[in-house]
Amino acid sequence: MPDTKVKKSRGAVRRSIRKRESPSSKANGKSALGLVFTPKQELFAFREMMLIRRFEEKAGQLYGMGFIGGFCHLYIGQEAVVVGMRMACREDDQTVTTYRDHGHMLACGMDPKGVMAELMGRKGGHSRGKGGSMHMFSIDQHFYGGHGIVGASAPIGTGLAFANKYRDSDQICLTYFGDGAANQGQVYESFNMAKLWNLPVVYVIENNRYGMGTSIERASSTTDLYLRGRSFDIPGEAVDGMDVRAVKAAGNKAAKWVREGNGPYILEMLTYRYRGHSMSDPAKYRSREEVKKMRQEHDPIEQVRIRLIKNGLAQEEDLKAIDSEIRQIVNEAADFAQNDAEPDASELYTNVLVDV
Ligand SMILES: Cc1ncc(C[n+]2csc(CCOP(=O)(O)OP(=O)(O)O)c2C)c(N)n1
Ligand SMILES: [Mg+2]
Repeated sequence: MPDTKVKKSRGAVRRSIRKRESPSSKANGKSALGLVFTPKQELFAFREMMLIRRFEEKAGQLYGMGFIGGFCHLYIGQEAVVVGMRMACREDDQTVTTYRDHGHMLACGMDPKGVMAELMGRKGGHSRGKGGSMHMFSIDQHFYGGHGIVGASAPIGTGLAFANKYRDSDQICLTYFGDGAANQGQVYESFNMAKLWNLPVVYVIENNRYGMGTSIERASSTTDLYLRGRSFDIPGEAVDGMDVRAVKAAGNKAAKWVREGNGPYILEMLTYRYRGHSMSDPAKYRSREEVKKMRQEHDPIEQVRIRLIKNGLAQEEDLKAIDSEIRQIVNEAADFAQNDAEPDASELYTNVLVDV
């Protein structure tokens, strides 16, 4: 009768997922309670999230117009995760992530012009036009990619954390990956080493409910990803990843734990991507209503906008002025990229390791 057992447990998982429609319900509603941002923090979060949103919208447009080739994975809907984590950490802490990386680069302070130029394969791009959307780096901004291999950020981030400990630095490494990646073997090898040596790494699992066209309940035997470190003795918690205040609060706690030498920490960010997996995804695996509901009830930017207005911290006009300023930054980045030259043919021979 093993079959029946499997069916039973899958049914139970599906039921529990259905109950957890909203990100905050899995995070036990802890997120909004007692978490207050100062006016400065609210405005900062609004601005940073808007920059990512407008940048991604523009990237989507330019992709549609044929200016961006190859893959392009947009981060729209997930902005609160990276912005809240950056607010919780120090500027010199490292970040490493997946191919859905434009938001992480902007949050790390990388120049939007360089990011957009790289998307278009131009020489002013952060990888001189040779890396594209998924492969950008900035040592100055402590950003270590941008990786197209699912799960690859986990061992790389663990290695960066190892280097921090070896060099006696007190930097920590924020290592992002998705719910789909969380089922990969290399993630658990990394967890083991990170705990064995108590490395300064925060694993941020961006659970946006889908890995390409497969929902988490179809792909994962257990769906509480914050518990995945249990057998390695790594603590974890689920966080409402649509609420930037909840992300920052959880990030502060995790960063403190990790920086004080207690070893790794897992944060499962319950989030949602509004767009398809990549620009070529018709998204037939989910309903329009599901997306609409998340946008209307949980949008990370709208939550901040409403609080700013309701608490008298800003007027509609002030927020519109911020939006226009950001649109201008993004338009300038797009103009720069469109007018920038493609890399010279001689670049084919640089930054390549040839073993002869
Ligand atoms: C090792 C490997 N296997 C498969 C793929 C193809 N692939 C690209 S993205 C993806 C889904 C990953 O989903 P998730 O980790 O949830 O991240 P998300 O795209 O939702 O941000 C897959 C299977 C890949 N790039 N690398
Ligand atoms: Mg996912």
